[in-house]
Amino acid sequence: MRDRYDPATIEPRWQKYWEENRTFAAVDFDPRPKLYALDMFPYPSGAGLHVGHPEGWTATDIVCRYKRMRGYNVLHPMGWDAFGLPAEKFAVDTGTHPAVTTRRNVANFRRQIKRLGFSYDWDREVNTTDPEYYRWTQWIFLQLMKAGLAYQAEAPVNWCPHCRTVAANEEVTGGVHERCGKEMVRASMRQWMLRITRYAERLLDDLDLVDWPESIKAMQREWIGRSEGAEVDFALPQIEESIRVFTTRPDTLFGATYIVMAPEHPLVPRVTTETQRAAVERYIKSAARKSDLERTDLSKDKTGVFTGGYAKNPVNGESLPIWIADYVLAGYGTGAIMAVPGHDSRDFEFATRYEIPIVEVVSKDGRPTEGPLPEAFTEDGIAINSGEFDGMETVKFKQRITSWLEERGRGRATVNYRLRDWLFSRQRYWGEPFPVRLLEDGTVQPMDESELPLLLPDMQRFEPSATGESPLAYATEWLSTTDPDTGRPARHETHTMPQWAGSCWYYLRFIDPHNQERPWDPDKERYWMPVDLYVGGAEHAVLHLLYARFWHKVLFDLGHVSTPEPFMRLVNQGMILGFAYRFFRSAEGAPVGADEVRLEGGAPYHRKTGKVLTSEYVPLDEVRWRPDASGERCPFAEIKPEGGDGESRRVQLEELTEKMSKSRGNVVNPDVIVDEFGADAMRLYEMFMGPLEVVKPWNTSGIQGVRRFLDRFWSLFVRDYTDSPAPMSQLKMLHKALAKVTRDIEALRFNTAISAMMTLLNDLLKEEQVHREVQNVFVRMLSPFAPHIAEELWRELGHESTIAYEPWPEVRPELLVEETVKLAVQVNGKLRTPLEVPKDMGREELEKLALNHPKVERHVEGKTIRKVVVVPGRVVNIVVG
Ligand code: ANZ
Repeated sequence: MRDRYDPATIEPRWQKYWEENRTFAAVDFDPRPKLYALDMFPYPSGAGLHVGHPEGWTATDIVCRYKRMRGYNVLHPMGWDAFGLPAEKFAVDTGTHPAVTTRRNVANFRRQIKRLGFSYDWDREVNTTDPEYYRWTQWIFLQLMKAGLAYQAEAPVNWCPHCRTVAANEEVTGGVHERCGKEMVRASMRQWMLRITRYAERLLDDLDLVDWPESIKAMQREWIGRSEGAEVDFALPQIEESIRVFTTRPDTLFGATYIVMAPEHPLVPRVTTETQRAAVERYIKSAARKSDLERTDLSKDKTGVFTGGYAKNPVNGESLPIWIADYVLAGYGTGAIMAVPGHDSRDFEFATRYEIPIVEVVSKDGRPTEGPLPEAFTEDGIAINSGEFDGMETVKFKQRITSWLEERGRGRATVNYRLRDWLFSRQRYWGEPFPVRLLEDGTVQPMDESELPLLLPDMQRFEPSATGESPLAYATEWLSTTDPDTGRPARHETHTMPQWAGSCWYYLRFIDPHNQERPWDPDKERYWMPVDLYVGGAEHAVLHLLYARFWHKVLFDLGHVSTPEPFMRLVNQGMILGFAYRFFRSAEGAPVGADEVRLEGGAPYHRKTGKVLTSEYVPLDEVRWRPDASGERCPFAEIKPEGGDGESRRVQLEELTEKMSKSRGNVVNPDVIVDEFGADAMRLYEMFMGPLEVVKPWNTSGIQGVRRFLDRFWSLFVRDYTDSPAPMSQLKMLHKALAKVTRDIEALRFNTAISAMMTLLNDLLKEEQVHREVQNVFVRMLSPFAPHIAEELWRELGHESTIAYEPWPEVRPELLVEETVKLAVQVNGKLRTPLEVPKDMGREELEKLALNHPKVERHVEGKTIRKVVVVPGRVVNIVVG
């Protein structure tokens, strides 16, 4: 055996062994208990793996390896979420077909992942861009169509002029496209939509069935946005129609002083009077340029225009002016509101600006405020100025007025959801084609399942047209098809599905990835589902995780899956941040050091000149270190003035911990880490950095520490050993650590498990002799975390086959008992029972234990305890009277 631990030779050898022996193949229908542990599969980007990727993967891998040793049949798969924009952008820029780029990137990702020794069942690898995969994505789409859950609509969409595509609401924050960071506009286009709203209630209710972080559940609840209220109909006498509003505060009906419709509301042209028409049309145009978020932003100034029309308040017959304003959204509720400026802040602001009356109809104590209301009173309270309802308390009044309206056919109780139908078209090439034919008469015909997959055409150009037509519009041959029933000409759809489609169901394909007949075998599905543990980033809280739950529920209703929820337990890993280093530049381009800068409100100013500066990041490998005035390590770099020529200047850098990104120059490549320290060290370090869920900075010097631990672990096995039974003291150390590691793995507390093993190793290395018995247990304990070194040492210990299925060592409870002492428990000085307790048990605990002892209880029952005297290590005397 080698004296020195050398991961570079042992790691590839074991990886080859696992692959050749298909060590981690999951066995369908095996009688052992099953564990399905799922990782979020990556988008195979050109940049390759990043140290953030393997964090969650290492965590699940530890659990899987541990569970195999516990006798579980484990399904632990990996694949590629490979449709999407970056490959297409790359194709536009370089002419390389996205399929080529994808193949290359997948190969690189696979190589990098295999180097980390994860126990994936590689026979089950899937790729969402593989026709044998997307065939079934299309099949699911057909099921959605058949169930009436997919439809086409002229929809107001978020249009990104920069990417020339539409985006789902979920992909837009603050009016900006998440992908490119550019401003989006509203437009109206024919789009595919999925009726996720029909599942709103169940998506909400069934959150109770799953073991997920509360924060993620809360985000989904908020996204679904259930809101209870009433619809109220206001008559429009001029046009003999009525307008319906949605309100959560029907109790404020007497305080409504105007009506607001969304600019897109279909009744707008009809209520608008001739004198107001020009102004209304101008306003509608300007509103179209804003996103929903901008429109409802509380801090933005409210704007609107009077239509000239009036509506009648059903409770008192008052005539209310009808306005249009863009703070009312077309897609929520009924697209119209009754405005109650006294009790709604947005209405208050609007009414103040346009000098519309404000009426107070609720107050805290049932008395009106003296003078004008200073702001909207939005809380519950007592009704005033509300006719016969005065004095009623808000909650009661809501019910009462709702029944009052119901009786008169003027309103009804309703529930509204903020969730919108899912915009499911993209004007993109690199996505799944829709399996449909568009006939000339406008009907949409689903293709027959036997015709799938509908392959993407091979193309040379990938730019969308400026009008938003998908690149597929250029595939003229592919586009034209015929209706197989009538022989009449038809076209295929130029839109493709969004990237979310493939990731909505990949966990189901892993169950039966090579099935040519159907997406998965129902018996296998019943065997493996649900996913027991799903680990991934919290950024998927509402997008992927909501969409996948929706599809799963549809498949459940159609009888294709057996569980109502796909992912029973969800854990989010915290992001790994990278150190980033920056300096500053003056407007003239001269480099300025961090020590010469003062930050004010986040903006950097030159200390001396007071001028605003810009900041720039320095790539990690250009950062140098020197001691500063107080002897601390301080980063600096040699920076040239902008433009490149001229003397470079040595400037001090500011150290930041930020999300890793190319532009910050702080991405750590796992290959470099594995080359230098080995995969086991990398795995251990990722888990040792801190609790799994916490955001934490990557620190390459920290990895040296875990590498030293592995070197010393190796040395424990290189030493002479003995087969004689280990002394009690060593066994106790061992089993104490084993109990902790076992508990910690079950609770996903890997960092504390590792530190327990570090402590154990330190203690064992101090012992005179190493016992084989101890080595045998310790190496198994470490194996889920650092599998390569464990396999190698296991073989050295004389075992023939892999350690992967060796039973997890059983904790011997008798070895966990701490040293104990015997105490006498007395009542009024009389011995009632002896008591054996841990030596270091505290006073309070001792008292409690003595008082609750059955032999003591009966002597103190019904009596007053005057005091308890504790003499540690000797006696507990209870004095009663
Ligand atoms: C009158 C009222 C009085 C309201 C009051 C609130 C307070 P959530 O909780 O979000 O469901 N609203 C209804 N439809 C809207 C739309 N399409 N765009 C913008 N706002 C809309 O809030 C529902 C409340 O938001 C509704 O109740 C309505 O204003 C407004 F003292 O009606 B309320």
